[in-house]
Amino acid sequence: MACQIEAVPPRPLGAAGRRNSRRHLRGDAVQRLLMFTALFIASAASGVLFAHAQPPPRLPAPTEDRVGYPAGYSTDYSLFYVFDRVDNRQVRVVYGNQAAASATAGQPFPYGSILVMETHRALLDETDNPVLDEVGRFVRGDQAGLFVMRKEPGFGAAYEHNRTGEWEYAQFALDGTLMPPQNTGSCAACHADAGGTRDWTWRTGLYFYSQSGAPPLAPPGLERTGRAYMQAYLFLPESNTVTTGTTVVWSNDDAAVHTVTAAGGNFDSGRLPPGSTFEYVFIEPGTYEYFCSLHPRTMAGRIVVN
Ligand code: HEC
Ligand SMILES: [Cu+2]
Repeated sequence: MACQIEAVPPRPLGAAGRRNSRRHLRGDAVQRLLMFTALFIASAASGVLFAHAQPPPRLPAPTEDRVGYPAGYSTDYSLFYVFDRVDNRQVRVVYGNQAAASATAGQPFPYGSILVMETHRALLDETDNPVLDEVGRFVRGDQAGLFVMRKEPGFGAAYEHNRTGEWEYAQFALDGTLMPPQNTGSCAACHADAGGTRDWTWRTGLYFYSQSGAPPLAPPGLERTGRAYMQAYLFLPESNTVTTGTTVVWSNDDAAVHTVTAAGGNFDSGRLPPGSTFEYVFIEPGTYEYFCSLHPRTMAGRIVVN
């Protein structure tokens, strides 16, 4: 099996066996990590850090919270979207205040916008799969967290190279206790990948285009075409059957970063931002299992080459 997978012959002239149209991203995770390490080493060398018992370096973040608890959000704000998240089996319920709800699709959010996200555990059945209601949606179990982002003039500078426009972030425990704002550097670092064209939000398009956040079904008829889509933490369709020499194309139609990684090790897209594609030409017959290295629990697929 492994031999078969490894024995992919070089491609004929002019056709790359592996083409990757991923765009360059500001604040790529690897780059951040490297920068981090460099900073760490630099400060260690300058004697700022001592030999041991030092906490790991933090991502740049505000030291004071300017977001605030969004009192009354569940009654006074508009419901933005409800997203059933298959990979970590959560229901994410997002609300927006009046300013946020007045935003126009494709335009940045106005100052004063506040977005609030509740994360709930999905109810699970005996086999550990999410229970579905009569319209196929996850059923909300206990609430786990409360995440808030707020946009005001001049906000966000403290996140430095991970700055996401003029948003600042806050996380609250269920009793309303504020988590240390110094820890919100990771919020900005991840939302930076969503990019400025969506004003550094991920799934607010569900609100602007009145779309459902239900787990999607595979578009029919793709199982033999060599096309696969990444949507809502799934590969759709999960299985494709193609003939030798087919170029299989995966498109990231999701609002999150994914990878297309062969279990056998012979292809790996690296981080694919939303809107990008990855292609691979299959020469040798066989069954090729692949997964997303970021969300392996639900993102796994298969290419059968005849
Ligand atoms: C690893 C990446 C990541 C990190 C870290 C992260 N988020 Fe998000 N956030 C997302 C994604 C992706 C969504 C869309 C829902 C989904 O797919 O789960 C989202 C959604 C949101 C939303 C709803 C608006 C939107 O963008 O669709 C808010 C508000 C939010 N996050 C706040 C926060 C806060 C506050 C923190 C830090 C405490 C944080 N996030 C950390 C990835 C991240
Ligand atoms: Cu993924």
